[in-house]
Amino acid sequence: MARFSAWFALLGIAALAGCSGGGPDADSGAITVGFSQVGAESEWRTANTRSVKEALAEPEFRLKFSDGQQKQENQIKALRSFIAQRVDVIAFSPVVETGWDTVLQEARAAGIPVVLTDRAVQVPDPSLYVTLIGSDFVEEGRRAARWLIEDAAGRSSPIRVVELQGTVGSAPANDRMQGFREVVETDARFQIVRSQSGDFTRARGKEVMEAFIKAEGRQKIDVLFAHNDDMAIGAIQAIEEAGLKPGEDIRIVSIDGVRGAFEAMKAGKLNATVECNPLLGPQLAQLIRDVHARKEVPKRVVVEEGVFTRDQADAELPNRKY
Ligand code: GYE
Repeated sequence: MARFSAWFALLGIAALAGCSGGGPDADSGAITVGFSQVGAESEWRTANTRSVKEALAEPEFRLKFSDGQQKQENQIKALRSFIAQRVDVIAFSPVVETGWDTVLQEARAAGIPVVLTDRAVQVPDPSLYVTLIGSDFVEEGRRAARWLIEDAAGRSSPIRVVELQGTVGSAPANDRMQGFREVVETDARFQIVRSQSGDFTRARGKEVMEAFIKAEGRQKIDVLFAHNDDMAIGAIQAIEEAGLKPGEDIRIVSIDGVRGAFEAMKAGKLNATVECNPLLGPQLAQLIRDVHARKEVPKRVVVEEGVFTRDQADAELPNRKY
């Protein structure tokens, strides 16, 4: 609450200085939104972009969309350009957690409120953004580990796990690693033998899995935990090319719950996916409306999600919206 008021007090000062938002489109009454997206690295991201664009296509908004191609420098440039254009609200999904302090201070100095979507930032002063809407990635990591422990009921031998991490320094990679370890470390059978980033893409997921298989040589890999479905789908190819059966020889759990994961589960090649809902557009639009109207909003909005397994894939596939 204190933080919230501090932010609006500063906004007031900026407005008095004559540099509040509401630039070129102020007359039309539309809310000009500058949205900086991470990139187009995964099925999740494509669904997220579609959802945001659809929700902000309403006549009450004017959307300026920028694709950061998974590079922080591109996103910082986009944010600066939104500030220069004096948009009303900035919304963005930060590719990594750190390094945003300066540009967020610039947004504040210009009196432009910032809404984070999907991924979090680490800033010394959290009042530099108004709110964050997104999933609980730590919980997703825990869910993946809990599923593995259940799946391994009755096994006594050591279970050798390899992990494909998301983008280095990103909130979902940091948090999923943390949540996964928190739970898996309670069960002494599990050993994480290799862990490396596949940057959330299929191509990198395949390459890194190939490297894991090569490096492990004759040692059996029992489980793959991938921070997203796309990397798991890439890894499935690598596993098949190595003459092994994904889903059988190597049990696989990943995160997102995109259509490709349900298809892989239907084919028996993926064992489980932890849901991470990308359809944030409508809730984001509402937050933007409220923030623009200077209404009080919660600092954190968490999205509800579940876990799906191979035996549910057939029935669930027609209901999937992404
Ligand atoms: O899991 C992954 C995407 O930030 C939650 O980014 C998002 C993650 C998602 O590339 O597929």
